[in-house]
Amino acid sequence: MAAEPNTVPDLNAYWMPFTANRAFKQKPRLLARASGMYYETPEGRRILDGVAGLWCVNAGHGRTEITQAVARQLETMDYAPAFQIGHPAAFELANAMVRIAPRGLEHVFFTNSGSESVDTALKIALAYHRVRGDAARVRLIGRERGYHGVGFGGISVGGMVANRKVWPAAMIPGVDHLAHTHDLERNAFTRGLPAHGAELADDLERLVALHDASTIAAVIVEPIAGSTGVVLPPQGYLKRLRQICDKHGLLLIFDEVITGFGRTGSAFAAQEFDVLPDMITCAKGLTNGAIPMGAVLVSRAIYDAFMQGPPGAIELFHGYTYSAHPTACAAGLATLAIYEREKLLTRAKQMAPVFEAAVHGLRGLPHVIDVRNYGLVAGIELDPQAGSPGARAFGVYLKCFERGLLIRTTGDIIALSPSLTIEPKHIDELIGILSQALTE
Ligand code: PXG
Repeated sequence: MAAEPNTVPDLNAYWMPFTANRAFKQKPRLLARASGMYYETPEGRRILDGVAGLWCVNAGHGRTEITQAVARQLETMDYAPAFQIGHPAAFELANAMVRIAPRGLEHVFFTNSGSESVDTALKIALAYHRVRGDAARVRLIGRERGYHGVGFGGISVGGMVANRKVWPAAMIPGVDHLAHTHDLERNAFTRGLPAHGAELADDLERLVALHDASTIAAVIVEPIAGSTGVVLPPQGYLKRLRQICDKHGLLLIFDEVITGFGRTGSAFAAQEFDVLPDMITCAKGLTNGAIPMGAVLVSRAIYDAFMQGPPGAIELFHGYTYSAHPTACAAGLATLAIYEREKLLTRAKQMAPVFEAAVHGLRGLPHVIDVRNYGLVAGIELDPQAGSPGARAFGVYLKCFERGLLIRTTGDIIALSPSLTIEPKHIDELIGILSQALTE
């Protein structure tokens, strides 16, 4: 039996992820119900969801169509093995994804999370060069301040110190990192993409000169870095990165776990910024967060390169017990149908001006040193408390929760990424509570 949503159970056994367990268990914060733009606590307090759960509930909470599709699928067939046998929904979902993907990305490999999508894409990149007879291309290039999940591949290409420093000996060898693009001196309080920093893409030329292109397999970046605090790509930066990759035969992977499924105003940031990567990793919004699922969108050229071997041979020795799980596929199909019917994948474009004006209204409040935004994502950077980085923003997080708003903080940066169904009245409520919490 599932626990009653209103009871507070013994908190000891559960080791919570990315959480200060002891502090939390002294003073727990629990969510019990969700509908539309709101959570509700066990005591019945309404909490406006300013972050779509964790950047994933893009169509809002409690969508009946998804619930029904999942229930129907569980009743019809609970599980189907993924290897050497299939089920229709897996193929249907892959087709539906290719229909909204950038033209040229024509194949889909299913995973269960963003971390698995990243590790899958990195493995495909290495294997791709190998099947082409270019097996010396083994280096992977990430970027400082990148977040690519928590697998060993993801933390190796990632650029978040806290995620890396504990496991240096377990990192993938031969990985290097581009410089990050965060530059408050030149770009603070920019609306939309920052004007300065396209030249930072040339850092890839430096790494190519250092390692030689013949040793490099792929470059992976988030078009907009989410977890390290909403770092936007300078105008022209991603195009330049693509040009340098093309010049040297490097694959370009966009990690769109956060930017995928409408966050920027297009289905994928690749379309919004008009840059075609060779692969896109995604998860989160694929199922509206209702069932865990991730995917890698792959170019036709990459897929075709693998299809050259002897027929009957397994082309890629990779996959998960739950790749294309029927329940996840049902959730994904129902989610994509909602996105299409309600035109949610482009809704961020219409809401962006209202959202932008509202978030930039926070400029001038105590300790606010930057506000940045694109589509329905925003970052508000606070000046850190001397000696305790992150404390100021987390204090604001706690005050917001007390006042009925869920935000997300990373270091001293507040991230906002509401469901794409947000209305102006919710934006007013969100900014109202956040301003009070910042002012207090
Ligand atoms: N890549 C990117 C770009 C992500 O944002 C992952 C990979 C990993 O996905 P999974 O499903 O394995 O967690 C992510 C995850 C936050 C936050 O508040 C963001 C993520 C996860 C947890 C917290 O910024 N993104």
